[in-house]
Amino acid sequence: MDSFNPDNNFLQSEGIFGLPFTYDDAKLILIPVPWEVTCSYGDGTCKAPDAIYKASFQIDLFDHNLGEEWKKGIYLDLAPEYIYDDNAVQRRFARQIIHHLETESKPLNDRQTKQLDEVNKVCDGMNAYVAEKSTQIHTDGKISGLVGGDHSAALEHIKAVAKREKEIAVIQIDAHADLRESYMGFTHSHASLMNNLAKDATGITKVIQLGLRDICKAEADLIQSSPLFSAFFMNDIRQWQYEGKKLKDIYSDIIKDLPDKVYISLDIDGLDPSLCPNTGTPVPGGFDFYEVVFLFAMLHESGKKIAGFDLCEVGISDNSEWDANVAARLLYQLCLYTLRSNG
Ligand SMILES: [Mn+2]
Repeated sequence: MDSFNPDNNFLQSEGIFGLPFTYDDAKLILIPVPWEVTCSYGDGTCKAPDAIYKASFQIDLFDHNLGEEWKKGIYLDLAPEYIYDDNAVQRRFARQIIHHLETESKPLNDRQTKQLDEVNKVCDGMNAYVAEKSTQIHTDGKISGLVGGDHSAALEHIKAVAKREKEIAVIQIDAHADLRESYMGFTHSHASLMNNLAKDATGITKVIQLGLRDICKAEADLIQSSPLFSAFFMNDIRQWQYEGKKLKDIYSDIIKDLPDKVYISLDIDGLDPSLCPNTGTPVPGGFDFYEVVFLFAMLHESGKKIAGFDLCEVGISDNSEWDANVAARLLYQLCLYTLRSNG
């Protein structure tokens, strides 16, 4: 650390953002989950943790608003090899099942049903890894963030943070509600994350869904009937703004009733697809980069603690580094505001 020059960090170290921290001396640990087994449309998000890591070296550490908050220590953990392997193997099976469901009117045959069971079992294994890793980080007195992977990877991380903090709100920034009961037979689909969370929402008083713009009727009904969820649709947010309401006031109204501790679950497709063109299920009309960072800042300024976060669904293409570049910068802001709000 003594020899570390933060203005010349691209050669100094192999840590994320070019930082010289180890697990032991970092306050914030990032859990990578290179996972996209049940992705139903575009793929590539399993490559996101590695691509974001590579893109992270481009970022200047000094932050105009938060200064040298990075000094508290950020460390990107390594995912175990079996997570990479399970993802690769099961993704192939899942893709065959998805292809069948999209092209055939017949139900799955016995072999396919067995494959589906196996996919669901291996997804349980990924969840167990995330649960164990999250709990270990918390036991070690550190804060955790998760880098997906598809959004299903975040389930056990959110639950672990909620159990530790006892009373949190989850702020989900997403084009989708992720409230499907299961999707294409996959229990742990990215489209079912919040439905699965609602089944064991210990410690979660509210899930605020921000930026929704592509949901099905059953999801809309669930939002209506469940006291756990409050949804803010993108077209409503824009309409309020067009009619003269300030984004600051919209955010204030949302934040004011939340408990002191919040978790941010950030699906990159909550942002406009111009900022994440390779995400798995892009929907036009999302948030701008600084509209999201402004929310982090308002949470912090209103005295909330960001108790944990995830950043998921970043799509990686061989032809462009743009998605990873945007994601690395968003991740850095998330890390800084999380560290700052934890004192
Ligand atoms: Mn989404």
